[in-house]
Amino acid sequence: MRTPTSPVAIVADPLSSACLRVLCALDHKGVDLPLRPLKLREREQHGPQHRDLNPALGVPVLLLENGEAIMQSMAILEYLEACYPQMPLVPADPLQAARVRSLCHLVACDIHPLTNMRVRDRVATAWGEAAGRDWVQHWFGEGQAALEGWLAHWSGPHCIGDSLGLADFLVVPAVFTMVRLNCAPASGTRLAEVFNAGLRTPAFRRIVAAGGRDI
Ligand SMILES: N[C@@H](CCC(=O)N[C@@H](CS)C(=O)NCC(=O)O)C(=O)O
Repeated sequence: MRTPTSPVAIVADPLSSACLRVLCALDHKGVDLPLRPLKLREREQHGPQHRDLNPALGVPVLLLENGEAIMQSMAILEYLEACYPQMPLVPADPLQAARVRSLCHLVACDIHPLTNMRVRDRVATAWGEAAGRDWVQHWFGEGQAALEGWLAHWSGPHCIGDSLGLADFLVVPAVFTMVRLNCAPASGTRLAEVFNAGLRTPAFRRIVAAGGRDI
């Protein structure tokens, strides 16, 4: 297999859940990649420089040595796994790997797109602040029920078993956002267990530093 082109930096807002997926996975792997901060709340994703880099106007974006950029956190995570195989994120066993990826896609494809900042802002602008809050509460509630139902299949403390894996790098940042938006899962749930267990590992030190506390 060809040696992957080295990553040189990551463009990210360290408070965003899609960015935290990647930043925390890098910490887990012990990789210190320079961060190019982008402030979503200040709308820097709409600036001409970022528009040129990522016409989809999102973060994270991984910058490579050859000048190329990679968007989409799941693609970035897979690329990082190829570059830095230590502390693997996905188990070798195909069934375990499918379980891990199915949880990842539940967060990345089903929950996050409905609750992303641009969607929340659009609902609030078009139908009012109360509708915006209702929208977020509704879709986070649905997402929590789905996650809770699936997590019940596996014992903890992490998503699947007693070691961190790719699913935790999706689920823990998602719960951090839920907490920040006043939609925390109930304490005592598997979702709370996974979040609390994640916070006790060095991988999620950024979330603790940003105010993440046990549910
Ligand atoms: N599916 C993309 C989502 C990227 C994305 O939308 N990220 C959010 C931050 S969590 C963002 O940049 N939002 C900007 C906005 O909504 O305007 C990924 O996984 O990278």
